Amino acid sequence: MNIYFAASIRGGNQDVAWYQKLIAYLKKYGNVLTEHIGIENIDLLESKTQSDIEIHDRDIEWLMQADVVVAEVTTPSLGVGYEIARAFDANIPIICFFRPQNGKKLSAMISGNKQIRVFEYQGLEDIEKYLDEIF
Ligand code: 6IA
Repeated sequence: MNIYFAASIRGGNQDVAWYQKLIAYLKKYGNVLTEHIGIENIDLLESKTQSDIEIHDRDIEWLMQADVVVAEVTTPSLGVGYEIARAFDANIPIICFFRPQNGKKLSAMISGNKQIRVFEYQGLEDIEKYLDEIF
């Protein structure tokens, strides 16, 4: 199973440690196409190695090969929202992980879409429990 993992980068990747935990556990269930999202300081690496056009085109190619999209949506990100919309249009199932904190609420365009499954988590135990249930 090909899993496309999506998470905020330029939107802010202060949650990279959570991305790493999600990716590590997802690998139990399939091939994570976008493991690099878990790289710390990816924002410093990017643009030095690839143009934005290369990043976009390669990511969309991978997205279209995915059997499922798993998105960490705690930090709002235009790129993640775009990927979710592209996956939705391509009928690829979408699972979102959101960590509620400081009264922050998830966009209604995600939480209000009945075809997107949203899981709220606070710790690694929640991630593992939900992924075991899903897969
Ligand atoms: O708007 P954002 O930057 O927050 O969008 C994040 C989303 O767009 C992620 O889910 C990624 O799939 C995608 N994305 C944005 N930038 C990159 C990127 N940069 N590499 C891969 N996917 C990206 C280059 C890093 C590389 C040189 C190590």
